[in-house]
Amino acid sequence: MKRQMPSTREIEQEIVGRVKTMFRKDFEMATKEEIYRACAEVVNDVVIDNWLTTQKSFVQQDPKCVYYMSMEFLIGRLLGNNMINMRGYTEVMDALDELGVDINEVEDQEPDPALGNGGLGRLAACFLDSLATLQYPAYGCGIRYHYGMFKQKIEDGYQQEVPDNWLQTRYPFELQRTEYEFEVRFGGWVRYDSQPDGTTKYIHEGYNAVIATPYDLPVTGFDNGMVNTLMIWDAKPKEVFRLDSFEKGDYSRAVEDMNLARNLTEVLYPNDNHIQGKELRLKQQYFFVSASIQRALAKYLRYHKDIKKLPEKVVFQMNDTHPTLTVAELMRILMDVHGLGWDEAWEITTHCVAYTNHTIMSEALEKWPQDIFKRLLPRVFMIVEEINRRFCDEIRAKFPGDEDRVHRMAILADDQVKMAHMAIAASYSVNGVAALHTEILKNVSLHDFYEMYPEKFNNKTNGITQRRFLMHGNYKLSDWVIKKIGRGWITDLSQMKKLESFVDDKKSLDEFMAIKLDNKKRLAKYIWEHNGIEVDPNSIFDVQVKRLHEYKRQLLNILHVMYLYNQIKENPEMDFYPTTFIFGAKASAGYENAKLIIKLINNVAAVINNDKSIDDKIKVVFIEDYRVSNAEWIFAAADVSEQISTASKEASGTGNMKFMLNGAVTIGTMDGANVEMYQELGGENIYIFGMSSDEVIAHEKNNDYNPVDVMNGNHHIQKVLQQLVNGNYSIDNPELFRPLYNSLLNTQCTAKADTYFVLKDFASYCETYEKIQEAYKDKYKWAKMALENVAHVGKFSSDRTIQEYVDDIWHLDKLDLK
Ligand code: 26Q
Repeated sequence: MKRQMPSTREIEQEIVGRVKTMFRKDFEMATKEEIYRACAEVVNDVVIDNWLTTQKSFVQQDPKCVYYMSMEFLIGRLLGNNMINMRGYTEVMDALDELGVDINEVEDQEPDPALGNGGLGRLAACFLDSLATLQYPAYGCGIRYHYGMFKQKIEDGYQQEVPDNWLQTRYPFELQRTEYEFEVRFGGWVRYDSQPDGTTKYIHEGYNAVIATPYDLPVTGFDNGMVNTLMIWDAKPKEVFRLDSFEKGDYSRAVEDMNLARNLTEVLYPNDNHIQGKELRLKQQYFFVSASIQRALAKYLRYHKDIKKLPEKVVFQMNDTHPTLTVAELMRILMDVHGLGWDEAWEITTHCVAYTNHTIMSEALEKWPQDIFKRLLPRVFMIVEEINRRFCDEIRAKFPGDEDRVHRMAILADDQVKMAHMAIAASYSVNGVAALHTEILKNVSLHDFYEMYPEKFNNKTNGITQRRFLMHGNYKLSDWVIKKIGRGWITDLSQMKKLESFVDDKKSLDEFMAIKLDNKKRLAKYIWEHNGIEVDPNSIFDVQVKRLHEYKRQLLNILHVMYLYNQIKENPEMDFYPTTFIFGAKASAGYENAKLIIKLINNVAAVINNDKSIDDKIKVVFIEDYRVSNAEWIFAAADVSEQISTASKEASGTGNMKFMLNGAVTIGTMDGANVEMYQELGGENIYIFGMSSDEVIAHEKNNDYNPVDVMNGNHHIQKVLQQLVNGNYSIDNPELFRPLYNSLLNTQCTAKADTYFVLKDFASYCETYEKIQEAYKDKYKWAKMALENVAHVGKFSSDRTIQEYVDDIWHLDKLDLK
């Protein structure tokens, strides 16, 4: 039976009681951190009962489970999320209120687990939330990085990376499970042992080993008593090695094992859509893949004898190519541990694995040097060689005589292991993350594979969880929606359509915009406290928050701000609605241009914010350390959402959906899921500009785009570009932004210029932006547009996405929790 949160009164007593037993303190003496820990235990108590009940139902019902394999789970803080899902948020808030404590301050004590970079990791977290809410049996499998995504400090306008030591103090939501430890082996060699029956045994020797220990985190469903598990793996040395012991047989091996274990799960690679071919990264991949498969198989074999029926109970979904070793490792275990032959093992594997692609950016396609791969994983490499050999034969059989094609598609070629090729060869499903993205995969980037296996390809448009990104992040709007249309939307977002009946009702629109204003005040206060910049909540809040990447074109946004500033300076009487341009973005630590764009935004902010002559018509704010916890408040406060990637480059985007859910109006390109937002909204409620993906792809193919021509034809662009290198925004060092100028024009060398068509789309962006300015002046017109966005957001719930994965790929049954 589902256990529910106690009443406000009981919660109050429990919190006081826990503070006493945990910290030996009267409540009045407790710190905010201690109160947070007490609250976490009060909530945990309920969560754990439901977790136990869920696990019992697993055993009784023996359902098929999905294992969501991901190097990243950007789960964000759990206290608030769990209180929402256990339906106890208001009760805890009231209890704390009675005790004279603000719940926000308590929630703020929790470290924000940042075990991911951005979109891909946050998607994994939304999926887990939806799986539990829809009552589907699921495990998340990932890594317990000791240091997650770095914390960002801005100093003198530059990004500084500070390590994120989120495990410094005990994390109250994780549970170490030493009873599910497994060994993972690296390096060494393979010995062949001929068996009397004519077969060969492959024996892995001379390896280094670590022990993988899982930490389980509860994943709560909304109001249903379901609690799934996110297992994140940590590494420890196989034997605790004692330096003072002379009896140790192999001293140097013991040292190696210990160092291996120490480094393995230390830190998340802070790259987004760009790979870094570091050996440690490959080790991390194999480590969590091997451990997760071992745990999944152990669980299966506890209740089933026939390993051949594994696909009836288990599916591994690979979140991008990062866990592609799942394919070869599953083959290895089936053959070397369970004694199956190749064909039997391949039959099972290819019915158990599915792959999601998240990018078409060529620099993000994962490839590993064969020598590194072979040295690190000698037995796995042998298996990859055999997968490759058979796969190439299959290509030849289907396309006789086309050796070019074989070379293009091979898993092993050019001295590399091509992870996407292996993932596609073995998976029974290959999906993109938005309709446009999937079409581009089929017709352009993975066209060869599509021709070979058209039946494998399918689309699963991304989604987001409304529980975190509306109920938790924007409780005022959430309560208002409940008042208007009831609670159905919480687990069925399509019901937001019912808001249609209020889009022409002025009173409702007034209420709706009053909530937006409140949320803008909340963010303004945050900005004042964190940035020392005063912003006017009555100005338009125009927001671009996401990882910093040239394809996402933060540069286009800030160049446009520079242009608007020029316009206002030249024409002070000009009709311009005061606007606050808000940015938030982390740049990968080694990505020079990205870091320089952050510096540019901050320098432009410094100049414009201090120019008294423009009457505060423009403010520019760079929010430091953009992350899940402050994101919730930022989405809630946005009027305009900037989704301006070069068409064809953003696989889906999910921030776009979070803004829409919170009643912001999008200015964007026909890229990723923006295309589907446009379809849901109709042209009147979204501002589209710029080239289409077909146009971009054609320019790339024909190599016929010259940014210098564009500049010469547009004096606004000329002026803005001049200001980039004349010291206007960097008096001490006019050359500071030269690399950005060069990246756009590149008059010196032969490298390609303006790869992301910033200048090409500039005029169209400016024109479209003027329409936004016009529209905002008409209060009710704007309010209606914003509310239409909320009303049409239904499709973009991760509940819908997960249901599609279940129907088309995973074929799971709901767990019965009665
Ligand atoms: C790979 C190898 C070595 C080091 C790092 C990486 C690496 C890490 C993270 C490569 C890529 C990523 C992240 C990619 C990502 O976040 N992609 C985004 O996925 C979202 C969810 O599908 C989409 O909405 C975004 O459009 C897409 O950019």
